Amino acid sequence: MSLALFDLTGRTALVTGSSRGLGRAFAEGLAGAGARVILNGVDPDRLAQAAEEMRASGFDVLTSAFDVADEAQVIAAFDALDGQGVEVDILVNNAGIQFRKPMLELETKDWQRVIDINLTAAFVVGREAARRMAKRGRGKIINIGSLTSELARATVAPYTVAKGGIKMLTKAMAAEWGELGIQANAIGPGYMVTDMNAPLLANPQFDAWVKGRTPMRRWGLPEELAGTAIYLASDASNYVSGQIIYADGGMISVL
Ligand code: GCO
Repeated sequence: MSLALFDLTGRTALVTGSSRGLGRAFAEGLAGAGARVILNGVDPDRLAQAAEEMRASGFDVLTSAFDVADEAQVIAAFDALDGQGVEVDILVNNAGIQFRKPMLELETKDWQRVIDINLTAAFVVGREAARRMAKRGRGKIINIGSLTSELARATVAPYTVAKGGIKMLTKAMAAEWGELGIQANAIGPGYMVTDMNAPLLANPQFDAWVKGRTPMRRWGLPEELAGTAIYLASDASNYVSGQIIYADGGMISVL
């Protein structure tokens, strides 16, 4: 009985920003638990490559190329899924960018671009998914936060503000959509080995800081987030909403 709670067979998951990085790891994890996954990104060729690789692993994969920061493209993508009879049961709002620059040097356009992609897009994609989940009386939304949902680090202000907003957007979704049968939660990854963090991994001082600041004394691997995603996407979390779960090697819990 208990393992069946984590079975995603018959469910469809849309994972934004999933042709690589954490999004790809989420997609593979959910597919491994039985879900059909819809990969999303802005580059159709990269999406097709990722889909081919996942299908070669025996996974049931669709693709939907759209820019999460372009509301018209988001609405058109959901309308297209409606037309194909594809119902999104699980949404992982993963797409995001990083932009590292001290605020005194930061241009407003660069601030706005990070907020648009990392926060506002999660609202827009979430709203489109929830409008359809509400009609079915059930749905799972998993927003991807960050250690910077709680703590600030110098030179990543727009990312920090966006990820802090993700934490509160998750609670707002829980507040409004609980009665519709939708659970909204978030995952807060720690310092993970990703392309986005390549400059940090290549910096010996930063690498030493992460390892010293993390109780597990290492960076996390994207696939180590899959279990938390499966839990929040499954019936195992049907009475959990508004929460953010940190998969960070213990970093957020210690001085
Ligand atoms: C940075 C990193 C972080 C991590 C992650 C930590 O520049 O500090 O990019 O933002 O990626 O968000 O949880």
